[in-house]
Amino acid sequence: SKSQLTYAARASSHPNPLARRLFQVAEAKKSNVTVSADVTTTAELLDLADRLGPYIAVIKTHIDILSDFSEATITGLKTLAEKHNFLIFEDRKFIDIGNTVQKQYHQGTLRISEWSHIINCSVLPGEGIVEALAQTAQAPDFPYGSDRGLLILAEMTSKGSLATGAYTSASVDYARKYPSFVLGFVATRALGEVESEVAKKEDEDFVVFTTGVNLESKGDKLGQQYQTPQSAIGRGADFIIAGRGIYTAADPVEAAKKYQQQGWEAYLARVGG
Ligand code: 5BU
Repeated sequence: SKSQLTYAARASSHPNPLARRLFQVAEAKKSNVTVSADVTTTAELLDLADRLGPYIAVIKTHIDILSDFSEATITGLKTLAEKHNFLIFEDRKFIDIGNTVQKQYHQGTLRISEWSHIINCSVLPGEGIVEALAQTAQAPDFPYGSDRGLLILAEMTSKGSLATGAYTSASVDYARKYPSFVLGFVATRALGEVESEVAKKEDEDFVVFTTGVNLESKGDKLGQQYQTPQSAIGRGADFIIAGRGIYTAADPVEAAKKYQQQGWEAYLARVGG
């Protein structure tokens, strides 16, 4: 499968421009780390983004947990993304009918389409959610061109997750049906071999982001379940997502460097480097 190939090789062959950019960033910075910056003020978010920026490929936000979201949040994030060459992933998890998610994505208070390169959705509502988001992002008058992409939430890391079986299969079906907008999955493993109603294409290359990565802990008191960078990448993660493992560490910069190094070594081992 494509997970045996280097990021550089995948960057040059991938049909999706944003996926190419993602792999280029990983290669350039030698980092497959996404930091989940789950802090609750704009100042903390921008401070983390600036300090951790050199060591990460992507910053993942929950923009609706900020107590003071404003124009300054958007401007700051965009400026730091350019300064440090990272992409932004808003973990909003769209999950509604097409008509509603189009407005949540491209209109409204949070203006997600304006600043977030990567978004995600659950396929609980069915294929229409993917179709609707793709339609908005690929409309001729969409201002951000091909610089936007979707990850399908195919699995979750929380204890007793119901995102399994037929739900996960449907996630793969829809990724295969909308390859020009779907970059891949948020999942705990590679999904290329999952049973799907849509035939696998010879050259398909879905990007896998894995959350719940932590070097110090096995889980939290609310059902989060962790694995290490080595385990996640061994199972097929292309990008590892760590939140508290980094931002609550005594020294978040040192922690980010540690995840970067371990994530990169695990990747090199996988591609035989
Ligand atoms: P943590 O602090 O590393 O546990 O944060 C994990 C982040 O990933 C947090 O923002 C969650 O909302 C997010 N997450 C997750 O933990 N598990 C999932 O299955 C998905 C997202 Br999808």
